[in-house]
Amino acid sequence: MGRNSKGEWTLSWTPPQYSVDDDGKRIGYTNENTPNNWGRWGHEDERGTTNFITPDLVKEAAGLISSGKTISCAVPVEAGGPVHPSRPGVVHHFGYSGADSVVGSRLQSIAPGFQGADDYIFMPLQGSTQWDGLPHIFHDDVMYNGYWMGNVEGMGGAAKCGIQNQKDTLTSRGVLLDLPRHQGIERSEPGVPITPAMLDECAQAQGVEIRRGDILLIRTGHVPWYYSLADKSEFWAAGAPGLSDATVEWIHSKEIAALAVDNIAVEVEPAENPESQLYPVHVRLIRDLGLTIGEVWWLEDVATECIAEDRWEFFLSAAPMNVSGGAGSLINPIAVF
Ligand code: UVW
Repeated sequence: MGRNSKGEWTLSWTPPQYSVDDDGKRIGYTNENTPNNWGRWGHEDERGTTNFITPDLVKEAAGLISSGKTISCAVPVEAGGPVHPSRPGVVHHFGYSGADSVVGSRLQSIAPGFQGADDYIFMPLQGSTQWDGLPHIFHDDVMYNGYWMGNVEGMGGAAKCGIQNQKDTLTSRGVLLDLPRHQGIERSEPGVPITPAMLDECAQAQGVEIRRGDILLIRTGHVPWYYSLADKSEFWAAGAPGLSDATVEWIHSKEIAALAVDNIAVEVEPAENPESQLYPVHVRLIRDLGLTIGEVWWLEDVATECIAEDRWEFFLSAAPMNVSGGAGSLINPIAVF
């Protein structure tokens, strides 16, 4: 099986008409898309916009801590959560357990008298509150900074731009824009594109400024809606509120380090242009800008604290797991007030 010139599945196949150099880059390929950050942090950069986070900015963000109250922005990791339909859900099993210790199991022959529990999770790294890393999205067979998508392979994972490149970062000033609260509605409606004007108005009303190196959180109320529904098929059929294509320039001009939304795919679903490729905003944010994006975040509790304290900025620690060659990561982001 293969693909045709339009990228559609087909039984026939023609090998790509290009070569790849020793740096892992597609030779002769230039990214004509604007805006883009290719080369901005050097020919060999594998981190993208998290380069905006400097030690000085982290120290400054730590200055936002006053009460020390900590709030998780993660949904529960469990079967039945809002996992993108392209992925299987969470499977959580125990190897041995309290029940085995009561009844007695083969464990007792290996470890007589030992009592305890041990468990295993099988799940997509992007199957819960997550970062989409830079090797998650390609276009023209190329990922961020010109690296060939063949650098991401089955056994070795991402030889370029793997999520482990972000293991020491994604800790910065967090800023929450609470769109439904600002608009006086319960939640943003599926299919409604979030525009730069909506983000600017919300920031202005909240009295908060978005700065270089920030991790921007955008609340829509969409993931909470999932949990409120008895029939989850309604959720998947409805699409999602999310970023419009026009926000790409806005995000680029703000020089933010990363952004996360409490929806499934950050961008609006269905896409604004039905003729476009799938997930067009992913391509522009992840591949062109080198922006790490967060999905399925839980922003209800952090929003409640922001309202109570009447402040929309906080210290945010959201490092990914140190997964060698990972395309993304499960996370438990912590906002500190
Ligand atoms: C896909 O792009 C398929 O998934 P996600 O929404 O996790 O980026």
